[in-house]
Amino acid sequence: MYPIGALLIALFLSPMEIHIITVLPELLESPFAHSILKRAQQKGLVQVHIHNVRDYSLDKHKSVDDYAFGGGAGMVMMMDPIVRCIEHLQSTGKFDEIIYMTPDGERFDQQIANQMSSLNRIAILCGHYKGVDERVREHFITREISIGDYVLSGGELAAAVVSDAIIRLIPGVLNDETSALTDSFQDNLLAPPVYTRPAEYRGWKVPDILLSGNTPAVDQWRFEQSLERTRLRRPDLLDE
Ligand code: 6GU
Repeated sequence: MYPIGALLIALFLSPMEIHIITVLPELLESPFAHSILKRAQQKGLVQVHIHNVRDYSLDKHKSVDDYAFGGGAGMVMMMDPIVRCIEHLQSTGKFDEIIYMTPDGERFDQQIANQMSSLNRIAILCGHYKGVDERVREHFITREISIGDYVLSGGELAAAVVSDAIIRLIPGVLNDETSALTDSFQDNLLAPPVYTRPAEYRGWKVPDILLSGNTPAVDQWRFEQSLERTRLRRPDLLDE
């Protein structure tokens, strides 16, 4: 059973819809089928719909890509199946954003995740091969996102990363145990170290303060650890 709060939220708020458009739907099955993302869907807080571009191809070979004009290695995702897919989805309701996952997009971070978690309906197009025909980007895409400065084989894993970061921020998805408030980056600080039982393992002890039961002292210690960890590992976050 879920806490009454989550049930009430689900009753009054229509679920956020995330529509992912891909040539490799199999790659996106597992990420949404477990743990927090699975529970968020079961609670009715989010709907994740995976759409196979190939289903929108009209030719008899169900083609989704073609050679690049001008030559060169690598295939390009062609206009028509993508356009037909997007326009079909648009006919079922308006999108707040139609996002294209691409290494040359804007770098994804917690702030963008926060913004996007308040939207009602988004589509995410996963790039593949050498990418999509530029005209898709010009005429349909409203935002382009990269998850970092390295190249993946396709946008699917990146779309799963972005969706996970967004979904866990939707009100009601996390409970006290999984609260997003104490996440790294939520206040531009890294999270403090955590420990669980046993209090001593092979002579390696948990810091005494955590066993003290003194909640204000524990909070102060955690804050100091966060600050110190951020200073050491990510001083750039403190400049911001
Ligand atoms: Cl969104 N797509 C691909 N193919 N590679 C990436 C990426 C996206 N973000 C970082 N690398």
